[in-house]
This record gives sequence, structure tokens and C-alpha cells, in this order.
Amino acid sequence: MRSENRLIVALDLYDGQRAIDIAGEIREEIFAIKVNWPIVMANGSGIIKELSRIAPVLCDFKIADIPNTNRLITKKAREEGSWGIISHAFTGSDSLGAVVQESNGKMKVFSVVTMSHPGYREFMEPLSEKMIDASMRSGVDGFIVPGNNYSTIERVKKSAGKLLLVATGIGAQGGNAGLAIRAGADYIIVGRSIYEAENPMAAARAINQEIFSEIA
Ligand code: O7M
Repeated sequence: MRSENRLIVALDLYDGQRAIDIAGEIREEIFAIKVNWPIVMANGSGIIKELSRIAPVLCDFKIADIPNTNRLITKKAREEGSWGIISHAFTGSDSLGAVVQESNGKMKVFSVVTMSHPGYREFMEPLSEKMIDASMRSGVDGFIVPGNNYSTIERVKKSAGKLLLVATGIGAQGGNAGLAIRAGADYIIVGRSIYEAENPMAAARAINQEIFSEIA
């Protein structure tokens, strides 16, 4: 892993071995690996530890429950060696605070205050700034932002100050990694454009070129 890498690969797969193979192949190009429910449901939470041997793992469980349940999910991710965890913000500061508290400074906590799909506008968008405010009061490390909506990244950046912004929606959902970085993202999450590519290494390198052209 190069220390300046900003690319996080999302391995939205059921096949754990394939995920391990792809992550191993592109390890030089990535900062971290994002996992979510499909791979954990199909392989058990031990897949977090296995993938952590290749690169830091970000658990995208989009936690959205009462504080006690949030705490239980967070504890498990921490015990498996996760580098970071993703929680929804809409459940309120007590629920989010439970994730931060259980992470105990050992995992980065990112909250979801915007999303990359059209349905985000139905309910979440009007509450986004309130969720950012509650997240900051709860002590999160950063936010998930839509890499296919640059003006939203700029808006979150203004409110988020020095907190980290992690952009999704690149490639398959129309976003461009370089433009997302230019708008204020610190990290770029990419799934299908890498793991469905005929040559995942070439795909990861091409995205890194877009990123590095902005930060050079
Ligand atoms: O590159 P893709 O479109 O194949 O995958 C994008 C990944 O980012 C996938 O794992 C989604 O669940 C996730 N994601 C979004 O696509 N949009 C969002 O708004 C938020 C996320 C996400 O990671 O939330 C934490």
C-alpha cells in the first residue's frame, strides 16, 4: 500500500475467495477495502480479519438502530480488526454516539449524511445539514458523500471543516474520481468499475491516475 493512496475498493461480492484474490491483486493501488452485508452474510464476520491482512477494512454496515444494537454491531467489527465503520446518522446522536463510544478511538467512524442514488432526495436531503451537525457533536471522523454530485460534496465540505470526506458513486454511478477530489473528497470508494473489470489492476490504476492528477 502506498501511503498517499486515496482509493478504497468496495468488494460487494458473495465469494470471499474472489474478494481476497482481487484485493491481493490490487493491494499496491488501494488504501483500504470496504465490505458490506453481502460478503459478511455469505462468509461470516471472519472475512473482515482475513481481508485486513491485505489492507485496512472499512465495515459498511450502515448501522441504523437503537444505541444498544449499534453498540453490539460496532463491538463485533472492532473485535474482527476493522479499521473503520460506517453508521447512518438519521437515527440520532444517541445512536451515533454509541458507535463512536464503542469504537473507542480504535476505529474511524463515518456517518451517512448524503447518498449517491436519486431516492436520497426524497427524505434525507432536507435533513442533511442537521445530520452533519449531530454527527459532529457525536464525534465522528468523517462523512460519506456522493462522488456523482460535486455540489453536494462542496456543501458538506463547508460544514465538515477538517473531517474526512469519503466519496462513493464513482464509475458505475456516473461520478468521476478526479472531480470528486477537486470538490473536496479525501477518499474515493469504487466497486463495480474495479471488481467487474476484465483487468481490475488496470482499472484501479486508471482511477488512481484521475485522483493523483488532482492532488499532485
Ligand atoms: O462503485 P459501485 O457503484 O459499484 O459501488 C458503490 C459502493 O458504495 C457500494 O458498496 C454502495 O453500497 C456504496 N455507497 C453508494 O454507492 N452510495 C452511497 O450513497 C453510499 C454508499 C456507501 O458506501 O455508504 C457508506
